[in-house]
Amino acid sequence: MTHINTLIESSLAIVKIERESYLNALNKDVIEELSSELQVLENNQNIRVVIIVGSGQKAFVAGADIKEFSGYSVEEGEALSKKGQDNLFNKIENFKKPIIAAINGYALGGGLELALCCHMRVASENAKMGLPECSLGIIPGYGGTQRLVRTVGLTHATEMILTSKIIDANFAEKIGLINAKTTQEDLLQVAKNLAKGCIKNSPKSLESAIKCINKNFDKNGLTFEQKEFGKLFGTKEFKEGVSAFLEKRKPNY
Ligand code: DAK
Repeated sequence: MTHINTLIESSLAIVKIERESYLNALNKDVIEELSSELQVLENNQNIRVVIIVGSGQKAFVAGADIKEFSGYSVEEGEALSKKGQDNLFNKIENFKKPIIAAINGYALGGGLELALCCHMRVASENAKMGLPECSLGIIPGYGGTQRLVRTVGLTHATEMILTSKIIDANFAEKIGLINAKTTQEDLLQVAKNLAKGCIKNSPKSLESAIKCINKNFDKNGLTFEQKEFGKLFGTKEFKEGVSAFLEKRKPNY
């Protein structure tokens, strides 16, 4: 694995996404490696809780890799949305053991969507969170339109998605997007404390509780999101949005 580094501490696994020079942006390799690493950890009976963190002090994950998806067609957009949701994002949400996101900086777009799949989230004071996809001519395609609403409610989720507003850790804590906020230095310890709270409990109960909690969630919304996401890859506005990012200028819609 070149982009995933796992540290095992007794029954806890700390999975680090290592693509620091691109602010840990999720390209296909990162998605595949993270997915297969999680499979290994799910099968490992000794592991009770997983923490996911980004490398460096600047970003958890600054989004899906914009360079990589800039050339996708409508069909690729929809297919990749489904594949990503099935192989990674839904897998995390339905994981048999608790997964905690330790948000150590930017969690934008696909990065926030990744954190939203995790069962709990803690963030450092410098963290910035948002779903800026509409500024790029797309929409959140990894479940963000569904999971953000479920997590923070319609009022804040709609504002964040439609205005591409980026929020800080204080506001995220206020609206219930994160379970706790702390310093960069204490972030992993705070995540570990949450993990300890789970580790003392029955693994079978945790697995069952996660399944029941997820029953609150309407899966049809995810399929609808995949179709809408795919459609946007056929628009001029999508081409303009990603070109503007790559050329380091503002988009002109
Ligand atoms: N993708 C690719 N590269 C990225 C990136 C990203 N999301 N974010 C940052 N980088 C790269 C930058 O291009 C830069 O690379 P070089 O220019 O050095 O080659 C490097 O990381 C360092 O970033 P900056 O120089 O920009 O650092 P700053 O501190 O100045 O700015 C920033 C930090 C986070 C404000 C800025 O990097 C930024 O705005 N990044 C983009 C944030 C963003 O818009 N994220 C949302 C992306 S859209 C899909 C499903 C879902 C999605 C996509 C596909 N499928 C189903 C196919 C979701 C889409 C998204 O996530």
